Amino acid sequence: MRLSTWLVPTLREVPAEAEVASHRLLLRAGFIRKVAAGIYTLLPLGKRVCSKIENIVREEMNRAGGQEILMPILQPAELWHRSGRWEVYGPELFRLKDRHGRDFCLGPTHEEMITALVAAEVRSYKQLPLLLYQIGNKYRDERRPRFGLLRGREFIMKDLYSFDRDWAGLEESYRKMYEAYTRIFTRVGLNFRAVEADTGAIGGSVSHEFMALAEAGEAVVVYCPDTTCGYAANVEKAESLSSLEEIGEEGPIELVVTPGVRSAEEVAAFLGLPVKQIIKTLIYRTEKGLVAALVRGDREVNEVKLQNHLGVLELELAGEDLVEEATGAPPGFAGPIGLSLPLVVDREVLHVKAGAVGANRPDAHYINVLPGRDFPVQDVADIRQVSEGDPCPRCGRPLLSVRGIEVGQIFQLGDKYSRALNAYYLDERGEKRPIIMGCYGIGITRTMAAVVEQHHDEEGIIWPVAVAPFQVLVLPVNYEEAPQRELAEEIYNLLREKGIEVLLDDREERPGVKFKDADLVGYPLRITVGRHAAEGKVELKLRRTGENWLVSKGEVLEKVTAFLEGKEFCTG
Ligand code: 9G3
Repeated sequence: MRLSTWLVPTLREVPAEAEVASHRLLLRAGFIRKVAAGIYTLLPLGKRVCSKIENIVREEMNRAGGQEILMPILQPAELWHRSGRWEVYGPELFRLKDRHGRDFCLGPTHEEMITALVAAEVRSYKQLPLLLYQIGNKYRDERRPRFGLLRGREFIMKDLYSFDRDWAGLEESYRKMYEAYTRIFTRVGLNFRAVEADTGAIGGSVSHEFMALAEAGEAVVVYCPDTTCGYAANVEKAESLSSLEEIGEEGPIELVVTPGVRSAEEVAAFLGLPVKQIIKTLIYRTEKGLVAALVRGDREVNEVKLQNHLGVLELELAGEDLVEEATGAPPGFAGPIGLSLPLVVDREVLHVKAGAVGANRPDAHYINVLPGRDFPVQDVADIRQVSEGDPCPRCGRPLLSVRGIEVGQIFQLGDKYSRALNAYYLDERGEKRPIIMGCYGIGITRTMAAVVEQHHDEEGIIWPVAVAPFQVLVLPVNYEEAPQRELAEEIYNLLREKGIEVLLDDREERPGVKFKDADLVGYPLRITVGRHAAEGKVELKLRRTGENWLVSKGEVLEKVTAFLEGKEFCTG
């Protein structure tokens, strides 16, 4: 391909809203263009990278026994009424009406549609297991689309759904997908971790997320430094070994005035107590009403754990007014004593023997509060957020934490959708049984951005060969000069005939611009045809290391081939 005819509009500057490297570089290097918030066009180079990622995914899905299909994006509301999710999801679900006023949605996922298909087509255990997948656009009207392709409203996903006769079959399908995902993200060139994850509203019990480790990631992962232990989880899911440390000496409860002292840290300082002896009371609004969650003052509430524990769909911190109405005091002075709200108490709070809690009146706290004596502890659970340094729930070593980009997630769903969409099969004895399902997703466009987050420097992107838009760039410094033009054309045609993906920068552009664009776009290997062209010599330069060699044109093919095969690229 010739760059003079290709649409690769590079930019020197990008809009300030591009906060993370992948967003900035995919815009600057001419891979994507914004159409609206969270909605992007893939330009030729962006489409080539996505297609390469899709093909790697396709190969591994097929290898694991997957069959590719393509389902409509437009989904009739009926399917979602049958699963009960039309009511569950709010504005995040893109809803629309057809010309007859019938309700539809733009598919954010396809559990309902695929299960309805299988319900209609599968009768017997003989037709199971089935692994059906598609690669296509998904739509989620995110509250705050941001970071370019990392969180879009329209994005490309591979979603596979497994259908088995029983849980053992599901575990086998799940294992196959777990291994396929491991191969995929390795081939794409990502530094990633599979971590235990929360299943969220989708249902099911077991889930793993595949996290591309990156500071730009929105997710936080905690993991055990001991690789033999290998514990790793999204903090949303991470268990915590509750510290059994007894805090404080039991004593008579006492009301104390604490003027304007609200945060746990301020209360601790004011009362001269360690923060862990403060018992925080946070009021949450759910669709079932207000609830109070209690954790130690040095801890945070894990809202995903609390939401799962309560089995509610909506959960958010109650606003000042609601807290005032429920407790009679502004946030900071809320407490469990005399509070007529359901209390969920974190396990660790039981070990605080003389805690300080808000008195549910302005500027006042109780001290020497003993859980169980001074307030009820019926509902005790692990609702605290694990953080770095906490003991690994498996081996007790201090956990470490890193940020991650969730590029894939796999779920053991069970029979939630098969029962709702009537997907059953007859077993050997003619018994009617629900099909046991799993679902497995990879964010294709998000994966492209994650690769850029992990593979770039101040000059630009550094594409791993497996997903590079082109493997080689031939760059004649001055295309007008015959020796350079002819040698560049010769090498370009030679490599193309060998099936190598080569791009020729035949633009009549200043050398400086050509070099800057080459480094910005990030072609793995650059062949510069410059002042040594007359002697038949060209410079080979690796984008990742910057290493370069002057070689004769006769050596070019063998060197380039060795590089693309990942072999040592040694030149005498
Ligand atoms: C919705 C909306 C957003 C959603 C969902 C439904 C996430 C929803 C979870 C999944 C689970 C798996 C198959 C591929 C892999 C992920 N966001 N999820 O179900 F209506 Cl608006 O999509 N589905």
